[in-house]
Amino acid sequence: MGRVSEAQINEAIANFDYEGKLLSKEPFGSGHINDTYLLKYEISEMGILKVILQRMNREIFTNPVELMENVVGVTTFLRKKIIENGGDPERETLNVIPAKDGKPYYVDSKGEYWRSYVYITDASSYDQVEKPEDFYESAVAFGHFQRMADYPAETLNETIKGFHDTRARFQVFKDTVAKDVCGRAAEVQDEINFVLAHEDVANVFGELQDKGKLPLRVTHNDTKLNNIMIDDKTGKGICVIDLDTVMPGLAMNDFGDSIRFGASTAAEDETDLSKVSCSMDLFEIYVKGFLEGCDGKLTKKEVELLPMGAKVMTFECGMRFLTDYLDGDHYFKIHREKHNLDRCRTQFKLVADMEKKWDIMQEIVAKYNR
Ligand code: ADP
Ligand code: GN1
Ligand code: MG
Repeated sequence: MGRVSEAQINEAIANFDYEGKLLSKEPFGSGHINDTYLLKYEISEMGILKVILQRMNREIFTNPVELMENVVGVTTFLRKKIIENGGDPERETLNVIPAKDGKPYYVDSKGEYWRSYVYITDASSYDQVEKPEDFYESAVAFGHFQRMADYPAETLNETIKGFHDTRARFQVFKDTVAKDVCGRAAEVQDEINFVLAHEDVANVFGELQDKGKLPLRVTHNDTKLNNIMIDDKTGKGICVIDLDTVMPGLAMNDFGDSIRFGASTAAEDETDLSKVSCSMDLFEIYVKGFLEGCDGKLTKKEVELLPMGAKVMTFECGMRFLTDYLDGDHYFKIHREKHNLDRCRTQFKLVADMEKKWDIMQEIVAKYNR
């Protein structure tokens, strides 16, 4: 795909029906997948209007048309519910701005796909927890995302096959180590051994699913803290964003991915591992908020497995970072050398820390599993 050129972004901008005079366009946010821009327009009486413009990652999302069908389907569904509940549909869900031809995306002359969203005003997304209350509110909102329970799951396209099939990802990892295309395996033997020693963690949910013990739900599948907008005034989790991976999945994984990112005491790419641990205070806050948001919709078994969700998602993510490092950094955007290796190390440090705190995590969840 290469970098976005000036000509390419200008072509995309020209093909959406924005009003007013373009004041600025700048790269925005810290997502690892898409190329996100914030555009500011001056509109005569109304002042400044902001919009989000994204070049979708077509190497990862190989069927952008189907992906946008999901996004339009989900956001239309949420919009209706928000209106029924007296909420603000401009701020509580993503809103797709169609291209000039009426499609929910624009295909540029290089064959790349662009989409645009209404900018969610007076709200912020965070890369780390600044206030525990924000984390609690994000938990309520991600839990509340279970209102998607009555979304017709059969209409959802699978945007990335086997996205959280940790068992399959373990096999991909082993193949990647065997190929070692960049000759990087020798220097990361400790990390490779860590993965190999955790095959049981890779298999646990797959095995339970084989036995029919876990319900498939409509889940978000990428519930990190920077995929939720927190209202600057009220501190509430106002809008769940990044809907690219909304697919049938496991509730424990939605819970777990939030823990791996938000309950960590350090950034995802912290290089000083002594700073990295899983905060039990933040873990408890999130358990409480998530279960409140889910409003009794999870089975006792699902709740019991929440700590496992945290461990599985953290392990899986670390394994994915390491796979990408070994493969030459094609998947996640990197901003420095060995960035994916640094990210992998924080995840494995977290897994090891969760193993130490396993009994505490179980006790916390048991307190709320009524
Ligand atoms: P990626 O898949 O690369 O993570 P996201 O869709 O999550 O892409 O967008 C990246 C970042 O851009 C988000 O973390 C958020 O900070 C910001 N963002 C995305 N959409 C909006 C929006 N509609 N309003 C405000 N900020 C947004
Ligand atoms: C990616 O798109 P973003 O940055 O919100 C990734 C997640 C990982 C996360 C790790 C589609 O999320 O699965 O957990 O990075 N998204 C995709 O930070 O692969
Ligand atoms: Mg994101």
